[in-house]
Amino acid sequence: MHIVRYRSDSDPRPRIAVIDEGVLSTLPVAGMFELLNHRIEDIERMCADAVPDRVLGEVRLLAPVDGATEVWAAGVTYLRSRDARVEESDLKSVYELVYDAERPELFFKSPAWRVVVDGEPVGIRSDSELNVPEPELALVVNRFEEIVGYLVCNDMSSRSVEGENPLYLPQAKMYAGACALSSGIRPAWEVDPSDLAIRLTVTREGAVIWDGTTSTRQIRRPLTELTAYLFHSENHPHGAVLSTGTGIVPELDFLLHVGDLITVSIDEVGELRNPVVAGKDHFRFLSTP
Ligand code: DO4
Ligand code: MG
Repeated sequence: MHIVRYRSDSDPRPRIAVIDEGVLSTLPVAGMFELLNHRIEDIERMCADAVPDRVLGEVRLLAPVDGATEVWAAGVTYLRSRDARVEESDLKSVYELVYDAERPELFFKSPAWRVVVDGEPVGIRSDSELNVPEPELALVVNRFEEIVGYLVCNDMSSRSVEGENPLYLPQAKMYAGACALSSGIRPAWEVDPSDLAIRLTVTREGAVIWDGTTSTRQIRRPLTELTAYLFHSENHPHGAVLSTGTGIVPELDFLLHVGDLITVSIDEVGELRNPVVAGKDHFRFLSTP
């Protein structure tokens, strides 16, 4: 079962539903932001009580976040991410220090309206030479700091911008098309997240040019440590999505090209497929209702 946002031809308003084997059961909430205002046991009960009312072929799935829900991300939570950043950066020690530090690296990634979903393009900056996808498990957290579900996230990143100076991190991480999420939230009561395989495949002109795998077992910190820091000094009244960092980073000579297809899949959570484009003009659709 997954929880999705959808729109149908008969009703322009986005709705929230549970989907199971292609059948949707709409939930009695105004948006995902309202669902994330509930405790996990209420969300589970709402999902169990929902009545089937349409099928997948009748709807378009939307990004799984709305309202004031923000996407945040953690960094350098896998050894591979630490090593890759030490290699690319002129200032190595910041990554070595943060991997071992008590306080994790957390950064703002995207407001809900900038998120792209499965099938939509992801972007590379027009001023960046070295760009990579970052396949990550993302946590969906309600306003009470409970992990209510899981998503697949691609934390698109410019390695050349970040590598030049870590203070450029916001520009390396936040730009048009940089945040992709899978459409369906896998409920937390159905999944044990402690050892899920994460896979990245990059396809160019029909051929796989790069692939890699890791497991959530490799993450250095408990997931609840990351959510605790996210809520430590900030309120998230519409809940939040927290991406947990990448354990897969291609070698430094790997460059994404326009037209590449990126596929990220996480066992039991979902799959995310996005073609690569360059520049902000491709993302005007995000700001038109
Ligand atoms: O330190 C920069 C960002 C790290 C990151 O996004 C990751 O490790 O996934
Ligand atoms: Mg990342």
